[in-house]
Amino acid sequence: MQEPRHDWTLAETEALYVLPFPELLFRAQQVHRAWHDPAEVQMSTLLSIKTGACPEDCAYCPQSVRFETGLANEALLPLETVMARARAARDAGATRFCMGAAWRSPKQRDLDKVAAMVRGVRELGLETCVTLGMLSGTQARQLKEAGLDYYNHNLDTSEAYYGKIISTRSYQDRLDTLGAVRDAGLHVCCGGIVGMGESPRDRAQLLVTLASLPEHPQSVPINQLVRVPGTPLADAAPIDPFDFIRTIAVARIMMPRAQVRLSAGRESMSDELQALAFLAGANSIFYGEKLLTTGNPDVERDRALLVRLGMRPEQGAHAHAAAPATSVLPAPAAALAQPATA
Ligand code: SAM
Ligand code: DTB
Ligand code: SF4
Repeated sequence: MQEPRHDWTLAETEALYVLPFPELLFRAQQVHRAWHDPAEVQMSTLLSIKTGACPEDCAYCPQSVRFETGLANEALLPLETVMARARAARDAGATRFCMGAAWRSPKQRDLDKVAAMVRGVRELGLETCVTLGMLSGTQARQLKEAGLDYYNHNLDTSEAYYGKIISTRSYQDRLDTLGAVRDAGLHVCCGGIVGMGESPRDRAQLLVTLASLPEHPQSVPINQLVRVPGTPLADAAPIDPFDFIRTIAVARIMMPRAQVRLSAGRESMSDELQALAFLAGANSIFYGEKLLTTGNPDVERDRALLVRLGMRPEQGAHAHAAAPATSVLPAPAAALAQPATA
């Protein structure tokens, strides 16, 4: 098993991206099987704990105060509401709970409240993840002390294309936050969005940047743009689905140990396309009817998909006896044993 590399070049990465599709998927599967159980998928449920009115201008985002998207703004949710949602996510079979806030960066009094949420969610036996915008070293350490497992902060695209998407926060700001998170001993969740009009080279460059970080992110979300009316990217040309799968496969090959997450955009994907993403090495999904503000496949559809594919949810790192974790999902063998009703 080859150790993960940190010296991928752009030329090598672009060469992977244009391999004949079967060859690329074969290579991605070889890597995937060397490092992971190909039948397992990590299930993460998202909750927007503070919605809308964000001062940033990310061109894809329905939560920016600058775009008229019809979104209802919401203040930071109370702890009890968050706990109820986390319990429901756990009971539905999620093993990670990710809380997102539409902030440029958190204020101290808000961070104290989020730290309490992290403590509570962790006590339920769930892995914890938050995404709150830019973070200082002190803030990252406070979250680590509260028991946070992952911090999500995406680079979104290549440095060259980034300026077309966001002007209020620099690429270096994002890299600095990733450094603060890593130095605090938190796991890094960092990926990007495809389908924003970027070129294959931009996608390859984003992956090179991620794979060149001092440590590969432990989680790499690959989002397909959700085109939200009112945002500047509402009419962006859709990406060829095979290019989306190529991006996942190349991420898998370059960052073998990472969880590669088939993230936003699943609601508009066929079951067959999602199966291709799993074949390409994706081994994590967002699970639950909603992402942050937009839709996601309902849990019944996801459960059925996993059963049809003979796949199963990954057992969480903190799962304990009190957590039903995977038991609510029928085992594929049990499903197969049921008499046909046709
Ligand atoms: N405000 C924080 C920040 O941006 O750092 C955290 C929340 S933000 C909504 C988290 C991530 O969601 C973004 O970095 C982006 O990658 C993703 N995202 C937001 N809107 C999206 C969309 N319309 N389609 C796909 N991904 C999206
Ligand atoms: C990530 O990379 N994707 C998630 C999560 N990290 C926070 C967010 C997707 C948001 C899609 C648009 C919305 O629902 O508002
Ligand atoms: Fe704000 Fe995050 Fe949306 Fe950017 S992606 S506008 S920072 S909520």
